[in-house]
Amino acid sequence: MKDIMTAPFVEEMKRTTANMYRLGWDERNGGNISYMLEEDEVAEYLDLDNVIREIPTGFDATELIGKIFIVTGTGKYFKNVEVDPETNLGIIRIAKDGTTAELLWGYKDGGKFTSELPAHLMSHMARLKKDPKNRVIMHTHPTYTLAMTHVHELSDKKFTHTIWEMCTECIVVFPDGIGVLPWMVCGNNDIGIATAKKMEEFRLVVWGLHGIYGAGKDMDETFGLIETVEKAAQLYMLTAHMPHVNTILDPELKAVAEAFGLEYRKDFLNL
Ligand code: 2HA
Ligand code: ZN
Repeated sequence: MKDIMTAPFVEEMKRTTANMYRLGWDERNGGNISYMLEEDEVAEYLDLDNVIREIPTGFDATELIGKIFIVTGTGKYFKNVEVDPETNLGIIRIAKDGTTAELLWGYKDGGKFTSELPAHLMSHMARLKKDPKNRVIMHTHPTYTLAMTHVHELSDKKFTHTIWEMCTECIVVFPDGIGVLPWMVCGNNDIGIATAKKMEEFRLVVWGLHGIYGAGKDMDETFGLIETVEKAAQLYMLTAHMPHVNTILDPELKAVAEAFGLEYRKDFLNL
């Protein structure tokens, strides 16, 4: 059996959480990531018959029975994952009842998965229906995106439109747009259901006055979606109070999307 500390998926979790912490997006225990793994790749590092603990999830994830995820721990700090992955991360498998997580590795101090597991697993279910290659759900608190939710109307169309206007590449990176939820209590099934509903349409979901969710086939794609929104939100916050002398007009956004041959949310433009 190979040493799990050398597994590429543990390395990726370490690198990504450290990077996000350094960007200032994941203060204290802010943020969480879940990454669906292939059984074969995990079997190189762990005995899949050895369940360390069983942890109830509090909701039904029947569609994910047998699926394995590496997930950040509840109350754990992104800044600490790099130095102690075995305490701050865990590898879980959804048990046959669909409502229990079997711990295969990690949460060494007796901990458990992120409080946002409902939003994560429900989002995985929603995205897998749209794209069977989806593997990553990422939640974080990027500063400018969060700032923008304080001053900008929280509608899918208007929020997406403003972000698309900020830099030319936005419509290319997320032609499907951004779903936006109002402020809600976090860490429960209700926000999980609301997030997953948006994930049926969008790979990006903003939580008003809280943060953002991203979904993608790998860590780079998912992180890239979120950092592109954050860059645009930064430009918005740097310029919102100034006269806008130049903007990308809707016919120009359409032209970019068409130049790249993209299926985009035409209903989010005013043409
Ligand atoms: O896990 O970010 O939304 C900490 C959070 C909760
Ligand atoms: Zn959060």
